[in-house]
Order: sequence, then C-alpha cells, then structure tokens
Amino acid sequence: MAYDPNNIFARILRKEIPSRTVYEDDFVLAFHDIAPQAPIHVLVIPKGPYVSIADFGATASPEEITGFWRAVSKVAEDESLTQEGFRLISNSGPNSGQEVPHFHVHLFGGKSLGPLLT
Ligand code: DGP
Repeated sequence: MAYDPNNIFARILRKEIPSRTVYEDDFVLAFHDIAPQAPIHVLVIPKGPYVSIADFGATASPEEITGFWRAVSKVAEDESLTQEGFRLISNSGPNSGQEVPHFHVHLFGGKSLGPLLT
C-alpha cells in the first residue's frame, strides 16, 4: 500500500489539524487519542511516511527505529506508567481494523486493562 500524504496523522504532523501533544522530538510525535479507550491513551507516530508497523520495521532506518522505541519508553515514563504497567497495540492492515494508514502505536494505561482482546 502506497503512503497517503494526506492521511489524518500526516496532517497532524504538519500541524494542519490540532492535537494535544504529549511529546515531540526529531523522530516522533505523541498525542492524546481523540476517542480515549483508557484513562491514558496516547498515540505515538513516527515523523517518516510509514503506512504500518510492517512497513516501518522493514524500511525505516536504524536511527528512526531506535528513536521511535526510545520515545515510546519515554512517554510511558513521563506519563508515570512504568510502575503500574501499560499496554501497547499497533494495528496493521485490514484484518486488524487499522483506520489511519500512518504507523502508530496506541499506549494505554491508568487502570487495570484486563485480558487482551482478540
Ligand atoms: P487505528 O484503528 O489503530 O488506526 O486507530 C486510529 C486511532 O486514531 C483511533 O483510536 C482514533 C484516533 N484518531 C483518529 N482521528 C484522530 C484525530 O484527528 N485526532 C486524534 N488525536 N486522534 C485521532
């Protein structure tokens, strides 16, 4: 699937659409999900044009991959989630129900999350 430069997260990266930023650096933007499914529900997205985690893992540079996962850990730490715990989910492709075709990780926390849903 080709990357759509006008997907909603690309527009958030370009600041064409506002978002509640949690963290930003050279590699990522992290912001609150518009429809939170947990007390803390943050989306972490790379700044590069990757459709999904499959695309990101296969084609991003080592620096981008390292920068991305370090930022995910930093957001979890900054949101005080590392003691109580948190969950990461990344939908990839049609069977997952991925809605926005720009790679993103959902970070959930702030309550006991229960068993993982399939
Ligand atoms: P997914 O199904 O994994 O592609 O999840 C996409 C998420 O993006 C979903 O939880 C809702 C969120 N979302 C969609 N549009 C916007 C938006 O304009 N702003 C923010 N902050 N989140 C959005």
